[in-house]
Amino acid sequence: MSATKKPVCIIAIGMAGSGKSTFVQRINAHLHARIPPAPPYVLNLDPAVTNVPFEANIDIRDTVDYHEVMKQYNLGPNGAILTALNLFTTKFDQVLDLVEKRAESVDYVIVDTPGQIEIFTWSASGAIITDAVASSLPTVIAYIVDTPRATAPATFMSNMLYACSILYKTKLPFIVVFNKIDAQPHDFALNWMQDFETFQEALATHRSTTDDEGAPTYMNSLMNSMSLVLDEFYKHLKSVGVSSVTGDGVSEFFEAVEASREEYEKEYLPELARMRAQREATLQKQKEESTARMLADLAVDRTRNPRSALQDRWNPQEEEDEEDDDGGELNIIDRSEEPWPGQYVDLTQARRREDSDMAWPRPT
Ligand SMILES: Nc1nc2c(ncn2[C@@H]2O[C@H](COP(=O)(O)OP(=O)(O)OP(=O)(O)O)[C@@H](O)[C@H]2O)c(=O)[nH]1
Ligand SMILES: [Mg+2]
Repeated sequence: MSATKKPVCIIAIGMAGSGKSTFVQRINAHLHARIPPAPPYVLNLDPAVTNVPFEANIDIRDTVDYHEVMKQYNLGPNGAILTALNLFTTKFDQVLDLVEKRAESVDYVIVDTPGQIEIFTWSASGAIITDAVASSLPTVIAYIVDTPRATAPATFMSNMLYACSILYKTKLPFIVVFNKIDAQPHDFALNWMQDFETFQEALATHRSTTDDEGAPTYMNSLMNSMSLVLDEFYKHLKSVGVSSVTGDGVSEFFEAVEASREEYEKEYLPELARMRAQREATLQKQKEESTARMLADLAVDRTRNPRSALQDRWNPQEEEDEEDDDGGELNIIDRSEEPWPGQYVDLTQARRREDSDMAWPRPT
């Protein structure tokens, strides 16, 4: 790899059981088998998985114990996965440092995400991780679809709506990976994406969207309208068919990744810079407005109350006296070391004053 070329980060996202982990292992094996071998840097972000089919360079399970989180915070499985991910995210700067150290020597960074898609895509932690990675490396979302399941038009549509929401949320280059093509070829899906009329025909005949008499259901009409909207969205997607079991289509996937790298550089990076500049400008404007408001209030106050305005001057002497007064250092308190646990202590009175005859409560 050239010295200036940064590695591309591939984030595998998809519904539970769509084959994310198997796919990560497949592309990992593909890179190892390249001549010369190009081993990627692999991150596992699924705290609840028992066996991963690949050797991860960084594994969330080394940092947080999912079962312990469940017990300690009294949580169910999804709450515990989310909490584990939140805890891990607090350390994500260290992860980024480690990845950046390897940036010179790897071509790809691959991220496997938790089974339940919402936990990663709709949590603050998922967004923080995605944004952090995407602002330092070219990043692409590999959206894994379980092709055999997507033959039902309703499942296909809900998968695509989900993909759509992730695309608009992250704004990152997006590759739809129709996985498991060894079990079900994905040409039907490509047809549906290219021509919404074929999708509408499938809807009209499929059992799940027609009632017992073959008449269209509410679901059918809803999806009919949706297919018109999604037509625009499909134009922004690259899609490839892959079998994570046989390795079919993996080369095409990597071609799509290279195209996405260019898209990231041409579209995402300038957009990121624009958003940052806009955020800075908004913050600056807010600061200026609140300073102006405060000064205006102060001026009104002084005109109304000229006598107190005269007294309202900084007195260096007074300031020093005050500083003398608060020499104590009250920081974080370790409650477990409280001499009498449960005893309320008023922190404003924590320093015993010489002139005070207050008696501290004692345990009986
Ligand atoms: N036939 C076939 N089966 C596959 C393929 N990829 C994955 N599978 C199977 O699909 C099942 C789920 O695969 P995983 O890789 O665990 O899927 P996942 O998305 O990581 O699952 P969670 O993390 O639990 O949500 C397993 O039984 C895999 O063997 C494929 O390309 N073809
Ligand atoms: Mg998995």
